[in-house]
Amino acid sequence: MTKIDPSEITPESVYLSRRKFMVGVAALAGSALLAGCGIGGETGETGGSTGGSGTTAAPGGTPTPDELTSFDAITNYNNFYEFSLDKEEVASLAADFVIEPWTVEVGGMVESPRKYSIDELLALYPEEERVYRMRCVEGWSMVIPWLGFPLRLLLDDVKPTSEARYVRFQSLDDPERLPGQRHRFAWPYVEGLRLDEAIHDLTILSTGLYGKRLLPQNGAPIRLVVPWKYGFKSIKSVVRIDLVSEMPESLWMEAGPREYGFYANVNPEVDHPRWSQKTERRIGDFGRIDTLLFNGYDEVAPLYAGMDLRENY
Ligand SMILES: Nc1nc2c(c(=O)[nH]1)N[C@H]1C(S)=C(S)[C@@H](COP(=O)(O)O)O[C@H]1N2
Ligand SMILES: [Mo]
Repeated sequence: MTKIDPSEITPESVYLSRRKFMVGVAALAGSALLAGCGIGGETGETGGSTGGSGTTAAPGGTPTPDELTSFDAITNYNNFYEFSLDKEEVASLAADFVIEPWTVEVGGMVESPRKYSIDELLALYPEEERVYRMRCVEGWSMVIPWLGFPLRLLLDDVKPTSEARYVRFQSLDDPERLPGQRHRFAWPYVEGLRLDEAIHDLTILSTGLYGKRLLPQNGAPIRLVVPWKYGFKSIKSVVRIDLVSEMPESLWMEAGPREYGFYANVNPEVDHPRWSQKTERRIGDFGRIDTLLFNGYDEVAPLYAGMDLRENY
């Protein structure tokens, strides 16, 4: 078993050059390999002014409309540690992932706990298309046309009790089907939202993208998408959703509490301890663009009124 330690994690620029170096050094196993594969920031910064919602400031300050990232990039450059720490290897390793049958169990502090099949969810909650920016904490971003439905609709139906204050999400836990879980880590992948974040209209459960069912590498058959938070909050291949009273401890809070907080709102003013979050690389484009507070989704600002976003990172 190999342990993944977030402190070994390397900026992506270093990772890329190390990968080149490692061609022919395949015998090097263990932490040296893993260190290059986990969450790491990218270096490099450019200036520029801020753009409004729906546009992103290009270096030099010219706002450019967000163009969709290609299907090819969205489905071949993936963080899904249950398969691999190498983004370019996830798709092939996940190709045969069995997603039928699949149930999502919704419970905890609710009046009407229930298990759903994916077909039941699709029948109850018609899919809509949502084009969202996704900003990974590592410093790259994409624009993805998701299919999905507001999480709020599902939560309304199970009726959270008055004690419910948070939502806890859990991914599949099955080392037989998820080879990356054979590495020692804080499995299963767990994430959490405050209840008011969870019922915000931007928060969706996604079952597809580009008009097709999700492929395994993107979190099939169902994953969360929370576009104003760093990508790691958007937990993939969800099997459990629980309403709880206490703030859930996510996998990343457990693995690296100094580096990854509960809120994880995209914020160019709050650096990661080991890299700046001021800019990002839009996959498919050249150069870097400014990162926007809440990833440009200003409508969520009232959720954090009066909160110190530096303390609550
Ligand atoms: N279960 C699970 N969910 C996960 C991850 C993961 O490793 N396991 N990676 C997260 C990270 S770091 C990012 S950036 C996004 C990537 O989503 P995408 O590959 O569909 O673009 O998924 C998030 N959800
Ligand atoms: Mo990420």
